Amino acid sequence: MNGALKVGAYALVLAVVFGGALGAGRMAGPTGDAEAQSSQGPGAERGEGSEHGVHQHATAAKAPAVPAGLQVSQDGYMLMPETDEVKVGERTDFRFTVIGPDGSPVTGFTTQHDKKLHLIVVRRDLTGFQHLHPTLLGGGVWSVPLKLPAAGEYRAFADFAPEGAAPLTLGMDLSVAGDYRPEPLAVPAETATVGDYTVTLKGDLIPGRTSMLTLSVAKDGEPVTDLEPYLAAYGHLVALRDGDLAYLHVHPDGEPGDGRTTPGPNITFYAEVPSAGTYGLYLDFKHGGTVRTAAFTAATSPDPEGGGASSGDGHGHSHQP
Ligand SMILES: [Cu+2]
Repeated sequence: MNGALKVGAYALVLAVVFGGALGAGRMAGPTGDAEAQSSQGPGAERGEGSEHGVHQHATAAKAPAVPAGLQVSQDGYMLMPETDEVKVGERTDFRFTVIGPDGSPVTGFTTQHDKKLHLIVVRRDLTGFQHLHPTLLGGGVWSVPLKLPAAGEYRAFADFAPEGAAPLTLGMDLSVAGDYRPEPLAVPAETATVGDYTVTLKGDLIPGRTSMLTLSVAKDGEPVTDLEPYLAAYGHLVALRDGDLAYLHVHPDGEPGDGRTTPGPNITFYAEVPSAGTYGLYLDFKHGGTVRTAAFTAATSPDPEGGGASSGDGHGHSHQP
């Protein structure tokens, strides 16, 4: 088995490091000069000009952008871990900062989906998904208890909006030493089971378009009609591309209390996938006071109108009906 050989090689990794981010951050130093000089974004403006920042972010968002989450540094912002090591199976106080264009930690964040920062952690084989909400300590340090039950290569995504700037998702690698046994990607399926709950996924992922996805939640075979609000919605969906873990833009259709959105069994989302391929979809929903995650594998469908991936603008919010 080739897989077994590869696993053996990974198991030889002894050091636990967080990609190159830590080293790069240290080299940049507290002044962040390197970051400011290399930045073509608001960093070049030397702080203050948050309005310039907004403008430039908005402009960048209209370009056929690189999907989110693939970079540790973008638009002058950088993710910097403060924790050196996460040991397999041990609860760790995981800390990190977001370094801003002026080289100092960002302390002001705009609330999105009820939280100032969302931290998604997933192993590179698309297993072990966690959606966490770290606490902002003084000095722009984020802290969260993190337990990774299995060894392997993980990706951590910080999804946030600095005050006065556009939302951003930065990603960093997290390596957990040990015997890494990557799991084969699950076969695409319409249903996912989590505890007593079955979630059914309807809708086609069309590359380059806004795709409507409907997820229906049932418990013990009965549709759930009393979902509880979670993150200002009846569900939260994260989509990751298999192959590089690009973090895709997904947003819910409607919100609790808007007079038209029901608390289940259906939850509707709009997802934008940039390319053909296979994606991991993770639905967080809350029922009976507990948040659960249903994980899906979904493959893209051909565009029924024959258009290519270039037909989408990547970040348009004009929904296809
Ligand atoms: Cu969140």
